[in-house]
Amino acid sequence: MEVAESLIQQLKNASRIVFFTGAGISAESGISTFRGKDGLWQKLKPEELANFDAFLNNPKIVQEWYQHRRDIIHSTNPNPGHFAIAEFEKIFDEVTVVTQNVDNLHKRAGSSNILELHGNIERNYCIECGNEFIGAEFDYKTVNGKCKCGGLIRPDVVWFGEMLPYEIFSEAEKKAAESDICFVVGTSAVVYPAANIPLRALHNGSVLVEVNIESTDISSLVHHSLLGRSGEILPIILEMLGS
Ligand code: BV8
Ligand code: ZN
Repeated sequence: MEVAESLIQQLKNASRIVFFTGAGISAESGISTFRGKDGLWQKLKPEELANFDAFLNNPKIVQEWYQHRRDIIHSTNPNPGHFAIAEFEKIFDEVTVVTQNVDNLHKRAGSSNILELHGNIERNYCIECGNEFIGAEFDYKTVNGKCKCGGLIRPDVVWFGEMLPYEIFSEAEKKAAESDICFVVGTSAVVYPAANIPLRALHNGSVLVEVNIESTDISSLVHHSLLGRSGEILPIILEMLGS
């Protein structure tokens, strides 16, 4: 995979960078993507799992699915792609990570400006009294999925049909609009309104750089399409910037 000299020049002249990331950046940490060949939803349908009604109808199945994902996240680590993004903060005036992921890996890799559009699986709360259950070690099974008040405990993630956190989404739009360069990393760019973020950057004159192992809905719009694994490509870009 070739990184164009023109991109390196654009990066050298840039000061504000946005990384818009999806499940693909965590694939090399061993966390399944949603729509890839081994996508989580290939086996389990989203309508049965990632929406509030399904949760009310099948709390146990949904809680077990999220517990399964938390257990995987708990036993894995950020990969070179996450670490490279954290390193960018040492080179550029402003780096903002706008992620659709709920796996907390950007934070664990050391990124400091993270906007979680779809929440975080390590935060859970009671749907009746709002009591919070925070931390990777939280396990639904130990409390039988219920709060002391008897309410069901859900993950603090945005399900289909639910609104994204307003302040976080507006801040992400602002950062995208102000960015010089917007990387679109490991996302199929099919989930809205999150997928509007790179489009906002594009319409405000940012250089769009896609990093993905295949082409996506947004590939025809980007200025640089880097085909390959984010865990390989992002460290190469970092190296080329350093040299
Ligand atoms: C809302 C949190 C409205 C939970 C998630 C019809 C048309 C358009 C839109 C809609 C529609 N019908 C419904 C909608 C709206 C819906 C939507 O967009 N649906 C889509 C599927 C059509 N959106 C919503 O419902 C949103 N809310 O609209 O509210 C509203 C309005 C008013 C009042 C009330 C409500 C909420 C959407 C949020 C859903 N929650 N996740 C959880 O994680 O369990 S979405 C889920 O998909 C994840 O967040 C995930 O991040 C996100 C996007 O998926 P990707 O991250 O892109 O992952 P994917 O597997 O798809 O792709 C991985 C990519 O990585 C691939 O391209 C692959 O090639 C690449 N890759 C793999 N390995 C690597 C790699 N790249 C680089 N390196 C590698 N190694
Ligand atoms: Zn409660």
